[in-house]
Amino acid sequence: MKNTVEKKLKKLISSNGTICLALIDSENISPKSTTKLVKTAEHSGVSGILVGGSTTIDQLELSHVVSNIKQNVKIPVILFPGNVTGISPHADAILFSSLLNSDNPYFIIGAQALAAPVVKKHNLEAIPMGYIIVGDGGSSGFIGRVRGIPWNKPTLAAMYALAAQYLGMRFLYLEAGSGVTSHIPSQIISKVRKVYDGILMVGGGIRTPSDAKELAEAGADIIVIGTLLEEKGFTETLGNIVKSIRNVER
Ligand code: 1GP
Repeated sequence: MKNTVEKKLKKLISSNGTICLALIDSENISPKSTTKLVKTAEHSGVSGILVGGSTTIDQLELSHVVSNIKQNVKIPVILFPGNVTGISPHADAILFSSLLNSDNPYFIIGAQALAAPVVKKHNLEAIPMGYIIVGDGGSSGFIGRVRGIPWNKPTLAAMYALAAQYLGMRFLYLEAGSGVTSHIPSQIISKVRKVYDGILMVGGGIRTPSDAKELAEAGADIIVIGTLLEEKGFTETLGNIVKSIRNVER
């Protein structure tokens, strides 16, 4: 099986420290603005583009967006699906994830079983990832029927992270939810970092260079930025986020 994108991300992390990925929600953006946005994001120094969304249902639209992004950037384009409808043959890889703290087995293994043959058919690089939601998780928490990790219980997050490690998940994503007002507390990230030695992704509510730096110092390998990209004049902040996390002491 291919693991080109995974290798590339790991290499970047081992030479630069924490990296940043930009998240595009195909439902919230026109093809024209996607082109401009992804070029700007690449220019600002992000290491890859994630395409996903917890309510993405229009697979044709998603595929169109992915294909458009592929034509406009050199960095990897990686699917971050919330359901079986989040797959496109045009991407470089897919975060093949299991929503570990869902109460509904569909989001833990059901959707994955339905999607696996399609991933194989399109020869997409599958990156095994545990997905854990902290707090209510916004739309992801609601759609995914999640029992969120309480914000003040880092030990519970660490238990799930260790289980992900033992299940062989090479990536782990700690999610606060898109557009939430506060990012995951750094105490949770550092507690998880102590037990999980794969690639640790953190996203949801990260809007400033100082937020991103705090999470990188706590042990995040990848910072995901989504909602900020929908705001006017995000370029300078995004560039500063990328700089603030590079080579921080972890
Ligand atoms: C959502 O974690 C990502 O899945 C990004 O969150 O949109 O809040 O940046 P934001």
